[in-house]
Amino acid sequence: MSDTLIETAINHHQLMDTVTENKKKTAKKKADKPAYSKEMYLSWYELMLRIRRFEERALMMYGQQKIRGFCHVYIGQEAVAAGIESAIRREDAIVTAYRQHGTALGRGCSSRECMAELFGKATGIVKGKGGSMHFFSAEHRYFGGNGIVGAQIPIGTGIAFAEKYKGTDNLCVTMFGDGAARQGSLHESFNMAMNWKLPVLYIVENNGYAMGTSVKRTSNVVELYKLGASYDIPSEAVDGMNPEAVHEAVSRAAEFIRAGKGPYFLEIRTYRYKGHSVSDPAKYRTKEEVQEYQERDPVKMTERKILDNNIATEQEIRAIQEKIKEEILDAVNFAEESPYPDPAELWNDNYLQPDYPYIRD
Ligand SMILES: Cc1ncc(C[n+]2csc(CCOP(=O)(O)OP(=O)(O)O)c2C)c(N)n1
Ligand SMILES: [Mg+2]
Repeated sequence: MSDTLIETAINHHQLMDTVTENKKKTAKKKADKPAYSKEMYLSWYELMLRIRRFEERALMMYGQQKIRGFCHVYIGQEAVAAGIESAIRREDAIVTAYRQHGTALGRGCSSRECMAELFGKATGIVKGKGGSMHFFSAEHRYFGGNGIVGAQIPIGTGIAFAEKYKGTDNLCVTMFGDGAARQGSLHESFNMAMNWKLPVLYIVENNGYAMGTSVKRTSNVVELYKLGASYDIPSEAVDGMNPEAVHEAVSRAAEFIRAGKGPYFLEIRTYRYKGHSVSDPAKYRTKEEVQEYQERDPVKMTERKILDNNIATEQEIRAIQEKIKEEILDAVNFAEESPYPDPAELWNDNYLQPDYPYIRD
């Protein structure tokens, strides 16, 4: 690694630490005492473990060439999905980028239909036609799954506009990466959303890197929450390794948005343990940096918190682990045994209208 890369990696790392530093006193107090119910801690733990095991197994299946094409895993970032889901309602919408298995599982999409999608099978969540980057389920109010960096920012803004137009009190969580935060679409969306007071919660998952490029190398503004200030959007930085911190911030933001005050912006600082995608050995960062985040691993930390505070017993934790293990094995079997889509399916579901007028023969 070149000196510049090492330097930027370290700087990013220091920056991530400032969130915990800034909130040291309250965070420390809260870290010791459980502030939520047993059900809440167990549901965070269960969802994060489901995402972790799902993706570990998906990587194994990729190695066996059962899964092909693009595949970006969320391992390390699970607390973000968990903290968002517990703080919003099922009727709220979510749209995100291609690193999206965890978000879809958080929405309640089943391990079976998600795994089958990775296998490209007809029983997949979009009938095996989308793959890893393009899960979608209107039923779960999950609007994808987008491969174009930053494209989902205006899409989420549009969904929020539709909710306001229809007079619901739903909001749209619009998630994107630190790389996408550099796109022009962010600025246009922020401006319009604030001007029209749209019910949209923008969340940048700052995992420090856009492919191999650290945040610091793409702009002078490395504390991404500050981008909201140009538009008067209330903005905060959040510790993304802890589902409690994410839950608290998203709850606060959701309350503000539902009161009709317009958008809110959270920079959730997190980390991906694996490379950008399956084909990235991630040589642009140090082992020490990865290790330090793994020491704050959201799954392990939540398990420790539950046990240290006698929120649940070891047997209860083990029962969740067993349940998830079986669920993921069942999902793989289901995917294996499912058929591939009929080739004729290629022409279906491309457009909403069956007689879409712009198709040429
Ligand atoms: C418009 C566009 N430009 C470039 C790419 C290639 N590309 C794919 S992912 C990526 C990095 C995005 O990083 P970030 O937004 O931080 O998301 P993360 O992968 O960290 O979750 C790039 C440049 C693309 N897909 N779309
Ligand atoms: Mg990133």
